[in-house]
Amino acid sequence: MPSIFITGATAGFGRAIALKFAQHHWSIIINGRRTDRLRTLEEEIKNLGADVISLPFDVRNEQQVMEAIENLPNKWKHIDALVNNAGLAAGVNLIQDGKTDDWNTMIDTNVKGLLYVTKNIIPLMIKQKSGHIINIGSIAGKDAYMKGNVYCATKYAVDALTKSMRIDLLEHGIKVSAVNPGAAETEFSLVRLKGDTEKANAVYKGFQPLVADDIAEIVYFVATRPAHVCINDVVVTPTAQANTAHLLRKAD
Ligand code: NDP
Ligand code: 8X3
Repeated sequence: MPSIFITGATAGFGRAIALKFAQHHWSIIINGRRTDRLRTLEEEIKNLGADVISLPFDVRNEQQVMEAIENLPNKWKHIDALVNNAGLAAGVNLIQDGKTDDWNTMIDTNVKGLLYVTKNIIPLMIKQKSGHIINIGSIAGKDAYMKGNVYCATKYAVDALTKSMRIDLLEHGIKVSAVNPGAAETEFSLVRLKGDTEKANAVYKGFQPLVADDIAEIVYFVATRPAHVCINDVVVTPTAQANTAHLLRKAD
């Protein structure tokens, strides 16, 4: 069975992606920092009849990333697909009001974390002469928006890295794709708004947002095209959202 490595699988898109591929009996490597959630997800995946291994690490910690991947049992070292999904927004502020802690968290997770994980998996894919890296970007990496500043910058970086990786890895037969969602109801806004449930719920008021399974279906489609087909870039929004600036909300 093919195998997939998913970062940030304890919630939202990552969790839905893990379950989607498990339904299709892929072998699943799941990552995240919350070990209790990894354990629960492991059980759910096993109940679907798929093999699973948990790698609890913080993508921001280069040493942890390196050791976790190096210490994978040999049978797990053949990785057909990597989904670089772990990520977050922290805060919603004008640039002049931004907090450097938030900036560091976003840059360290969304850009450097993605790089650390990818750097440690690429050698395995080069050795096997195949592989597929799927980066979760965002519409925030296609258009900047007010108070998006540093989050947008990290997702623009993901866009640039996706394009660069595809060029650099061409000779090794490794596919590189990006899936760029618009507004999706996950724990994203709760994290961004530092646990303020009321404000987080308001983000999705008056329109039907994407849900995690919408993204999981797309990632599954992207990952299962024939060997000669590489989907470069997918941008997907709720029907009520045209881009970062135009979201149609209906009053109650
Ligand atoms: P969630 O908050 O629901 O899930 C985020 C996941 O990332 C969690 O599993 C979390 O796990 C993990 N994560 C965060 N920081 C780290 C870290 N340092 N190390 C390891 N894992 C980490 O959000 P989403 O599912 O919505 O977000 C997933 C990706 O999709 C992100 O890259 C986000 O930027 C992107 N995105 C989200 C959109 C949305 O509207 N929801 C739209 C476009 C893109 P844990 O806390 O256990 O470590
Ligand atoms: C998350 C979508 O538009 O809130 O990446 O930035 S948005």
